[in-house]
Amino acid sequence: MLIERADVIVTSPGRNFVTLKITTDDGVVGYGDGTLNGRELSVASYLTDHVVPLLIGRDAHAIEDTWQYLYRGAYWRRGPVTMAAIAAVDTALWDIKAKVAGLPLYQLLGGASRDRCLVYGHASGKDIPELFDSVRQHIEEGFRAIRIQTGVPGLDSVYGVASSAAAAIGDDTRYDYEPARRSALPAEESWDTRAYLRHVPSVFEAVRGEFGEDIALLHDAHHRLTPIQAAKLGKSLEPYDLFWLEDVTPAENQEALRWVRHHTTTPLAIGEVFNSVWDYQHLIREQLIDYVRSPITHAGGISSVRRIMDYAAMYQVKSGMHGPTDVSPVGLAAAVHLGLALHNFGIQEYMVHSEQTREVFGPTHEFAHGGLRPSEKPGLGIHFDEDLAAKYPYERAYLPVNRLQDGTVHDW
Ligand code: KDG
Ligand code: MG
Repeated sequence: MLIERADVIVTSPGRNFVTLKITTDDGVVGYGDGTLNGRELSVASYLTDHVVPLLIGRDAHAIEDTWQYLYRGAYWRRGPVTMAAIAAVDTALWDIKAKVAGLPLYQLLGGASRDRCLVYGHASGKDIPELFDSVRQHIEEGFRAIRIQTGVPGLDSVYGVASSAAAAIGDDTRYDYEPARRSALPAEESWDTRAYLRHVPSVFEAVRGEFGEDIALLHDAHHRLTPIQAAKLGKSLEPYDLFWLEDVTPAENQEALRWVRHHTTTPLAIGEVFNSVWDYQHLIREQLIDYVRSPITHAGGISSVRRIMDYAAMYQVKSGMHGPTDVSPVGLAAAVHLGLALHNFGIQEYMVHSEQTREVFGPTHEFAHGGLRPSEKPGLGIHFDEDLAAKYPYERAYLPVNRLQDGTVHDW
């Protein structure tokens, strides 16, 4: 079975997505997600200009060989653009293989290790009352694990807080935080680490006081702290029993996590910006983290994230794959199939895609009892509507830039 064609589809049903569609000579079609938020066209070009010509005529079943051919063959290894492009190819080929086998993809990855994948949703509010409304809404929808982000007194706009949460709650639709904005230039947010560190423990105290001990709570510090600040935050949150504290320090410096780890028992998650097993080399071997955040979409696909998770399994480190709305329904479907099969699955991030997005991608996985389960359809279970996708052309959008109050650019 040979690859006959490969098409790169950029569509923007509410936000931008890059999808690779691979078609075999006997007409089987597979989809892969290569969306890189705010830099989408670079992946589209990498695929169209450099990868698609290499795919034509290759054996569609030779997934591992194609992965190695694209990774080693490029010479220039790793990096988010390369690894998102390889992810799109790898995921589409797994979709094809499972469709040919007539099986849902998780069956080819070893079969189900559990009934469904526990997920966490995003609750946020500019203040405590707004946050409580958002948490309550998530609990009513069936979430059993919830990420908590709030505004910080004195700061105008802060990572993770849905700007229209109050309005959305009013009309019963949930609004998830969406950081990328369609505009000619990135929006700017402001930051003050001391104000943040003073405020966050009181937020978790309030949430535990209102909602009790049962619900799993998570928090994302979004790469903003120094090791010693991160250690302080972890320690101050220990009484509130977090499921995890995410991305406390900028991810490039693996050694920073040693400092944090030695000071706190709050579980740590990191890696949504990592794209290969090498980025985890010390973090996993030295057991400096508890959860791996890399999504299939940004880290070389199913084959490569499975490699990371097999390495992680030796050290009791679990998966916690990135799953905001900038991972398309194709990427989310891939995560749910792999998550169902992995023994060391931990949790899956789940920001619900907009109606428009779901109409274009036609995902078939189901949310119930606080978790996601893939459908029994062969492959990933995606019914992509190309005609509808064509009605939503790409629109330039950027992630925000962050500045300290004196104007210094800070990690966003
Ligand atoms: O595109 C960037 C977002 O996906 C990221 O900011 C979301 O940190 C994030 C998360 O944990 O979902
Ligand atoms: Mg994050």
